[in-house]
Amino acid sequence: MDESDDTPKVLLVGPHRGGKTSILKVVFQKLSPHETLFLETTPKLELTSISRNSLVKFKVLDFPGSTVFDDSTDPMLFSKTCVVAFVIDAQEEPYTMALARAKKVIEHAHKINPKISFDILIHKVDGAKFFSDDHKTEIQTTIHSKLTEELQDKVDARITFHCTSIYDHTIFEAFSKIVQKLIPQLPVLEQCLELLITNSRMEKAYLFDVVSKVYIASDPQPVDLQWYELCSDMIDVVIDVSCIYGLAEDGNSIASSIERDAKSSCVIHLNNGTLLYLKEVDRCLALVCILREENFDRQHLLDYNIKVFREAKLFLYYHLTGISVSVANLDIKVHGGPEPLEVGLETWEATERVACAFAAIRAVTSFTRHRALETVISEGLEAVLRPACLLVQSLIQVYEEAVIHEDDGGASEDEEPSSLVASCW
Ligand SMILES: Nc1nc2c(ncn2[C@@H]2O[C@H](COP(=O)(O)OP(=O)(O)OP(=O)(O)O)[C@@H](O)[C@H]2O)c(=O)[nH]1
Ligand SMILES: [Mg+2]
Repeated sequence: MDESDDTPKVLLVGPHRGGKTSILKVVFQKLSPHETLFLETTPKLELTSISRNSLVKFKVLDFPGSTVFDDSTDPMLFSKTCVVAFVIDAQEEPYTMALARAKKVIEHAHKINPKISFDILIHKVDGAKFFSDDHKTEIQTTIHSKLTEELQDKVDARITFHCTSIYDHTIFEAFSKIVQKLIPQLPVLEQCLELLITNSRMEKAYLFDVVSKVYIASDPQPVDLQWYELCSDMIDVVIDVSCIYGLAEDGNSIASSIERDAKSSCVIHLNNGTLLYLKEVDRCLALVCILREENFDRQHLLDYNIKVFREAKLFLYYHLTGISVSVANLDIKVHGGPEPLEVGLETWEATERVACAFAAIRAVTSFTRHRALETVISEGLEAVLRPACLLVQSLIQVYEEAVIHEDDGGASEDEEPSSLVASCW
């Protein structure tokens, strides 16, 4: 394990033929469920990196079914892990072996890192045997009580249970919950979505990773699986239609560039008086909202609110515990915090940093809830700060030319210009 790698991780563990690799390939690599029949057993640990944008970035580790976790296991593995997903084959009753292994993994991992979350995927709940929901609930209750019994209340770990199958949406729903545990900004994202739905008279809003169709956040109202299925199917429709009819400016189909595109939108009217509204808000990230038709009368207002949400989301690329916005190599503390927030932003242009700082200002003021006040404050602050930012940028250039290059021919290039610039604020 790389000690310096802080990317959140999901460990897929469990007995042979439980369905670990199938889950990974169906959810993240677009393998059709039927093709998993031809998957071979996993001979060694396989690592898959998922990196769509600044919010959705993690790794999934698929372990062979034979892996034993004990004191000889590299402790680094669990110290850096966020979620352990243990896959149990629901069709392999009475689960004695699987549960004994689950107990071992939970005890061992929890001892090393008590912050780890455990998700038990009661998998393969499909086919005639699992047709009724009652049977699924029954099995979940059985496994829950047996595992609790095995652990004998000795381990105070966070354990969540899901009934899943690769043949329907359940595995995507379960993985959505898992991925959400890897996003530190989730509570604020949920608050933003709640603000969005109340101010825009929406019924529900999901933020989807369009490639895998897992939702990385939704407003705090309970999730209805049927609505989730509809929204996730809508993403397929948009991608398919884009593939066939969409053409990007460079002549390539829009679908082929969907990972870079953040402008797609689509409305689907349902025959029950509601509609689905999809709008891409970032690379690979789409907001899918459910609305009553009568509340879609002022689409421009809705679009404006989504734009504000989009700016708030940009702002969330920074940790909210210690917001430090970097403008042209200059750290401006918006409010004090423990750590600088530069991770992953090394490639940003100065203009992107400035734009992000303004997005942050707009996002913060959008929490005032008072529309008129929000516009006045954010525009006012922006008007005051823009000349200051430009001044800072020009000072950096002047400093480099006058001090570094002319003074000593570049010998002091190591000096940080930010110390000079910081005093200007
Ligand atoms: N009915 C059903 N079969 C599934 C499901 N998921 C996976 N399978 C089947 O289960 C079998 C084993 O799947 P794998 O993904 O190879 O299992 P694994 O846990 O990775 O196995 P190892 O690599 O040996 O540890 C395959 O034939 C899959 O088609 C499911 O949701 N329902
Ligand atoms: Mg496998």
